[in-house]
Amino acid sequence: MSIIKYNAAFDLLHNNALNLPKKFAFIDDNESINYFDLQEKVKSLSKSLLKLGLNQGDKVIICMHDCINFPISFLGAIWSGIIPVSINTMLPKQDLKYMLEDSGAKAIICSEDLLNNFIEINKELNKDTLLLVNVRKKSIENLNCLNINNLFNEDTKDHLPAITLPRTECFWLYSSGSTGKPKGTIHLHESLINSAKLYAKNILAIKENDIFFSAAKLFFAYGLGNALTFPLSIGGTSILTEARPTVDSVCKIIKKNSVSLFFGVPTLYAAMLNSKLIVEDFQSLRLAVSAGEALPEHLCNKWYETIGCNVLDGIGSTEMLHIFISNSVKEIYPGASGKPVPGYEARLIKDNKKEASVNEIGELEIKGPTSAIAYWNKPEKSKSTFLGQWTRTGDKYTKNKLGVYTYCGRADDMMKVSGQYVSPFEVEAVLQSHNSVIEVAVVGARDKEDLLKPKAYIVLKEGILACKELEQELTELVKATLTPFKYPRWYEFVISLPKTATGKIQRYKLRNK
Ligand code: 3UK
Repeated sequence: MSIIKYNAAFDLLHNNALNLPKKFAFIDDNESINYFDLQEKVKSLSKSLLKLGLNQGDKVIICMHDCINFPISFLGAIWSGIIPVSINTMLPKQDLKYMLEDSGAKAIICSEDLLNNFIEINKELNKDTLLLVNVRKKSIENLNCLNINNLFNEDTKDHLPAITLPRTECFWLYSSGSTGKPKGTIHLHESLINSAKLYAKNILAIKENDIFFSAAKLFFAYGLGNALTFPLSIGGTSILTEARPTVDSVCKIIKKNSVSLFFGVPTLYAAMLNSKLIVEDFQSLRLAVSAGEALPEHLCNKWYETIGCNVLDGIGSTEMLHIFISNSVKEIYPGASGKPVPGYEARLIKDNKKEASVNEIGELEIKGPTSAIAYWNKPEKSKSTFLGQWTRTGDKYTKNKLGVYTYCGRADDMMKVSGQYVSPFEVEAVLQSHNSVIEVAVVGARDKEDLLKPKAYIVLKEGILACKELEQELTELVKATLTPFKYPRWYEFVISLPKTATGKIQRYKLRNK
């Protein structure tokens, strides 16, 4: 049997550099880059990483705002068989520190404003992890790090991609759970290419002339597919921005760049539809995608009525890399996730391990060629999530007689807020640390758009009075300790929390209030 060499970075770059050398691959806030130059810079950085002492199989953390140097770093590592570990730029320092230790990364590539965090972490851990910084303005002389922009001058002519196979480990993403630390999710070379083939080509019918813009950043699995893998898989153009995805920034980008494919999360669609949109700004748009949490039916319908193009809701996960059940232009079921994307199989498993029948609730498991193979260094969690060919999603779903899947909530305690995981326990732990608080329970409650947001039920110490100032203080505490969007949107001060005879908080009673 012959071994077929297969490198995802080569696969995404080579043909485009050859056939569309002058075409723009990426446009960011400051510059643009064509496919020829993109491949040159990827190869140059790839060679530099090897020269700096990194080897095939080593990990490199990428903690960077969306800009052209992100894909260059991500693909540059993969070209050399180095494993990029993209991490959330908004994480508090203790999480960054955990990820650095857990991954054992040999180097960190980061944005300039995130550098200080990593310098401090290096000191605290007594490490000298190599720091490569995307220097823009400030001078970093005297600091113990290199400017990544000085690593693009290598002779790249003979720099071939590392010899890797379709199922060689390729990159990691971190996924969070209700308890415990974030889990390094290990993905293979073929998963990148398969997600583009199965979902983007078949469901979105992506074409070379598409202009992609993702409100979800590149460090999310969702953003990585939308703004990197998918556009490169067909020689399209991707718009990157460091700006926070607000209604204003997103609308401006769509208009300015004639975006044809837009990827957002339900909270953003709700905010857009609640503001005065100028419909003409969206003329170039042919399709919108929503994921991260369920898109309520009214938002799906209102988007179509207002903008005149469809928004396709689909469910994806970090473990499955991208979307595996989706609506499609030919079959839209507002309020539902749709049907399995061809190439994926889905099943719903009941508590008794049997498959659910029509309209019965079961826990969703997925089989398909984009699944991660394991969590790094978490054998128990890996065993309970990756069941041979099937991957557990932790979601409850029903399937109707047409084969359409409808989301019924998480099977664990996690919440999806603005498309991102929030563990009620981590928010509770922060609130609990406030000296006015005796007990607290955090659950998901619905806002006026029918989207889930954290709500805190709090028992105060005797003599402490509930007031707006206290709520503000608690909010500030959560924002300062965790990723800011996790703060409770509502507080309810109660005498006691509902509990079982054994003292466990009965969250379901609070959820249904
Ligand atoms: C939930 C949804 C209902 C669901 C993601 C698109 O969200 C992504 O990945 P995460 O690992 O979270 C996965 C979990 O989020 N979810 C996502 N989309 C939907 N629930 N309807 C939806 N449309 O609980 C799932 O298990 O953060 C989304 C592409 C790639 C992704 N990684």
